Amino acid sequence: MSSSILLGRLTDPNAHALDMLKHEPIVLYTVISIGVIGALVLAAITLMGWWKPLWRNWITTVDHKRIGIMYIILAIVMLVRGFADAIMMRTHQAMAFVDTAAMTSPETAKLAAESAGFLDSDHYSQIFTAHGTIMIFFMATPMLFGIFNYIIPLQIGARDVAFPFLNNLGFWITFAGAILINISLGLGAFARGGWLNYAPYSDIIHSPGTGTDYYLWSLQLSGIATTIGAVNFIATIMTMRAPGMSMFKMPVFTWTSLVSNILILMIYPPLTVVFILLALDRYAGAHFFTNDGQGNPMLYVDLVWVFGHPEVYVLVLPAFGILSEIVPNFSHKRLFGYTSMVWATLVILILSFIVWGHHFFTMGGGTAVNTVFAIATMIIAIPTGVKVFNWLFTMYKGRISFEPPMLWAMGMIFTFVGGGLTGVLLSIVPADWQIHNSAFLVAHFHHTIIGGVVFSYLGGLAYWFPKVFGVKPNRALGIASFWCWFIGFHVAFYPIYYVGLEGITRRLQHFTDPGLQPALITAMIGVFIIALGIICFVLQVLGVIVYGFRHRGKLPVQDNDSWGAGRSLEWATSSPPPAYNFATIPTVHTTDAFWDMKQSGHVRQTTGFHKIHMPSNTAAGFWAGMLLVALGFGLVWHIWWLVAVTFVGTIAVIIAHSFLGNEDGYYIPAEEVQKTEDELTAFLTHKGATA
Ligand code: HEM
Ligand SMILES: [Cu+2]
Repeated sequence: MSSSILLGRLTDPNAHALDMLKHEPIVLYTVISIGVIGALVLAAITLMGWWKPLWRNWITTVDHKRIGIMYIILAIVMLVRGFADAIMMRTHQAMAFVDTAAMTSPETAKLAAESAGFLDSDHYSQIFTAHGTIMIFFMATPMLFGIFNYIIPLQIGARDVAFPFLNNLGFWITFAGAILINISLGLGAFARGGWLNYAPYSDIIHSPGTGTDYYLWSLQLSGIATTIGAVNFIATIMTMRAPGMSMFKMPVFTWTSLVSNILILMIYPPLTVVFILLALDRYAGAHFFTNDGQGNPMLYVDLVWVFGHPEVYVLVLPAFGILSEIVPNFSHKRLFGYTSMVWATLVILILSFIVWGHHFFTMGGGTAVNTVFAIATMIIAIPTGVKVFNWLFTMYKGRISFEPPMLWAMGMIFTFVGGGLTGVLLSIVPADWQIHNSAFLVAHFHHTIIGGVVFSYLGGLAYWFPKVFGVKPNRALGIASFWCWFIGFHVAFYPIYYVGLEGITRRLQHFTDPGLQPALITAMIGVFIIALGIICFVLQVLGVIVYGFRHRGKLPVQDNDSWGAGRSLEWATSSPPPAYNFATIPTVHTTDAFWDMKQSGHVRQTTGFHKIHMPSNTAAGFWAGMLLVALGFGLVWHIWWLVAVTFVGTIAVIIAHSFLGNEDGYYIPAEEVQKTEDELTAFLTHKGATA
């Protein structure tokens, strides 16, 4: 070991700091392009003099709406990042066929296998790990948190979240995690152990490089941020609802968000613990998960799935919530079975804790244990089915308008039911013994996570887009995006079920049976169709950015009820909403609070506003985030002085914020509230006059 005090193991040849850059042209070119594009963006910001507004309006903001947008931008960037990995894997797999059986010696077979396709096995392992990890922790979770942030306070008629500073801090810690894990692209390597990095493969003997350490510390950051966020959202929903909004008058999206955050609060601590234990194994020679020293790798698998299974419900329950908002809106009917929807959510909350064992039926738990987990898993299909039927009954005899959000919702129902069915199939223990860890499993969970989670989130973004910006995104692009995702998904993943049943295991870098190549080529074509869907979506977002520039960042106020059939409170305030959300906090009488206001001829207040109290901006979250990137970097590369300095620094920043920060907030004067509200009044008067 040749560690230096100043640079830790950066200088240690065994740590392979620059190997990927030197030997993988793909990595080299990616890093160069990121560098060039990054430099151009920074130069543009400097030339346009945007640093000040960026700092004041975004980086230091505590406004839940702006933080929500920042989460979603992070998620979109990470979606492109994770998708680039997916496209590489599927293109590689479509090419990677070698008949190793025909080779004369094991050495030539090994060489031939390594040269199959364009990714060697080491790089392939890094890519599937990067794809899975980034998609779950830095794409899906931040996108969810973006939607939570933007929508929850508006839906419950609140002016912000309960702890605005924690919200800002949480975002910057998530951002820090995303930066840290992506540094591994250029310096060191990504982990190779899959998205959950099972021990003992992830211990120091089998994974001596820096990849697992990057993984551990960036996921710790993501975990802390997610937990902080959950505390915040639970407090917000429990304490800040508009007067009259009892629990059973909350919109279903708020309900599912509450349950999702309760889940987070219960499952992220085990994840934090399991990563601390693995870090102790790796850094301090402990033996929690090693085979020698009386450790037990099964402990890792158990703990990690105590987190991992409920995590998919963390992601999918709010997706169900989003659907429960979209379907009534575009069917022009109230949601069928509100109460059963809520109870089904609560039943899933309980059940999701007692099914984690279905991830290791083959690891020797025995018949009794497996049976319990199998039955619990099958039972989850019941409350989920209740939800699906509720959406169908809502649509039944409704006047359906096929706007993009509704297309996503219908596409979700169709696709998610398919994925759910193959999940029930996997829960049958003898079947699972055959297809465990096969490509069939890969197809199953993408079926639920793309069909269930991604479709719903993209539908949610399409649905709330006009709320956020005042304008609807380009409709043709929206429809094209949906169809590309929908068709692309089915073309990309049905062949994967098939190759799985044919015996292909997951995480394979090359194949030997040429009969399977057509299936993998088809799958690759599907992925390219999905790519078109992503391009259409990004174009929609760019369209709005251009629109924003044209209005010099101050978007004109438009119709509050963008789709004309809004039912919950977010549609009661203008689009985009003012900083304070509601000039007068609405009083709630029924579940569909805004619908009720419209029906009962509620008259909007137009004069006599009061000053409104708001929380102040803070730079503490940003600085804490930046220090944490350095702290993680120090831990990965064993630069102990950096660890000490940044650890103390982070705590100092938080303490400084608590004692020196402006906790008193400020007031928006009544005149300014009046001016802002007049904009919506003017719009509505104009609309009324022309209608
Ligand atoms: C958009 C299209 C997507 C495609 C084409 C795709 C493709 C793939 C491929 C090829 C693998 C590796 C399979 C293997 O070799 O075992 C994989 C694994 C995985 N994907 Fe995706 N994926 C997509 C989207 C997503 C999304 C949206 C998520 C989650 C939100 C996700 C989560 C995962 C996870 C967790 C793994 C497992 C990684 C591991 O083996 O540890 N994927 N995906
Ligand atoms: Cu599970």
